[in-house]
Amino acid sequence: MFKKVLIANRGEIALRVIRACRELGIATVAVHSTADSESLHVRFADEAICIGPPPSKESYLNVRALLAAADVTACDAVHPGYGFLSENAHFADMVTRMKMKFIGPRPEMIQLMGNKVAAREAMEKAGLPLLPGARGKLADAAEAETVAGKIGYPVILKAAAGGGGRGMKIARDSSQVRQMFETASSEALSAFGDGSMYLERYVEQPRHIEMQIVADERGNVMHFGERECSVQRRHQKLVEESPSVAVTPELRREMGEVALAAMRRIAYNNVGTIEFLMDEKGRYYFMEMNTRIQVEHPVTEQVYGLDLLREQIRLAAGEELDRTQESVRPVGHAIEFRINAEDPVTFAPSPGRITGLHQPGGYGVRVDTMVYEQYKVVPFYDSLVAKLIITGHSREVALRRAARALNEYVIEGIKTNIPFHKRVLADPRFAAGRYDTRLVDQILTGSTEGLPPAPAAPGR
Ligand code: MV4
Repeated sequence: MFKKVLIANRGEIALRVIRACRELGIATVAVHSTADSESLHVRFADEAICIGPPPSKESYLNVRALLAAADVTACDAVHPGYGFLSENAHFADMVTRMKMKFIGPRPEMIQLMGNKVAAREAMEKAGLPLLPGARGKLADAAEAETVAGKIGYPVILKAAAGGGGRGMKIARDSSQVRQMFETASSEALSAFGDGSMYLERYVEQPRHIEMQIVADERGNVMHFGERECSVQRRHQKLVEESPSVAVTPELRREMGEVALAAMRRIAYNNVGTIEFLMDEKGRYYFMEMNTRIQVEHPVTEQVYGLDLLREQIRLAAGEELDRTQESVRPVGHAIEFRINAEDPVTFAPSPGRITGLHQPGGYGVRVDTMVYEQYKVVPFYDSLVAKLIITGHSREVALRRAARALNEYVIEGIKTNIPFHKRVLADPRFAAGRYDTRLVDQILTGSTEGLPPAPAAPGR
């Protein structure tokens, strides 16, 4: 097992990694920008090193500073958390070259999945279902129009170097597709330094369903079911749950089997998430693969009774999976609410000092957070301040418990999206589990689409 791990991150995930290391008997080194000196990850780690000024580029994305910090503290491994350098193949490679272990998959896996065209091709070869679309990247606007004409409209154009919703354009008919290709491609070129595009059929009302993969370095692979992440706004997830109402045990077994076959085929290692898009008929299609631990990992932990961070670190240290696929199944239901420091109506960031704090507790309530009373939410990083994770024996119980816990939550001095979460819980589509990626917009616009019909008015 590792002796000392450098945590190349901040906030709640840095704390989550420190806690897992502590339980494994591993020493920890925190890094922080000058804006984060008062952060809990700095206090909870065994050692802490300041790596630069507030902007991420000069601190949490500063590869040289991070490698130097790991080197001078004699770390034997680096945990990247999520975001920042977690899916940067160059960083993973540099860590490895410095004779430390990168706690994540091999750099080649990060590279492969970072290129959405290459990932799509590899996953198709490995047997995952794809939406109809172009093989490989599109040569030019003319090819985009030809392919779109073959598969039919609407189609979506996506940047090979994009992902997570960045660099996408929807074309509804042939008059749009050439112009959109040119615009999207030049936008991708300036945003990512790569203008490569691909195209596939557009699904109008998809659910976002992702499968948790765990693989050791001996070729053993398991899955820990799915998370439903369809409650999103502008590609920012707000609520996630496991299991998904849209996935039956039979479908879970089937999706799990095809996912595991694909992971074996590419010799994947460590933890990962395969994102699927599911259409209204329950058909599922590979979208992207994430090669990091994800923000929403706790809902999987709660229903499968497994510490994913502990497992991730163990596997990176060369230990083997110690259970079998047949021995695991989801028990009960878990829902995560991302608590952001932002205006609940405009979603604008709301940094500032937390002047009063009461966090919910009790049976089935978990809060992963770095905040405390008098903590100052700084404006330089993303606005996530806490994750409220609710577990219940059924979805109904979890929903009631979530409403109870959200009502207990008090955060004063900054605005948070807790009021928005209460609106999600009150939405009949969400309550019934009959929702898709349009839900947040439907709530915000007051749309009644997808609502069960109102009971007939009583006779006069
Ligand atoms: C799509 C799609 C519909 N059809 N692809 C958004 C994030 C990125 N991973 C891919 N995304 C989408 N790809 C096809 N062929 C709709 C989306 C999409 C979406 C996906 C998941 C969750 C929320 C979303 C919100 C808008 C669009």
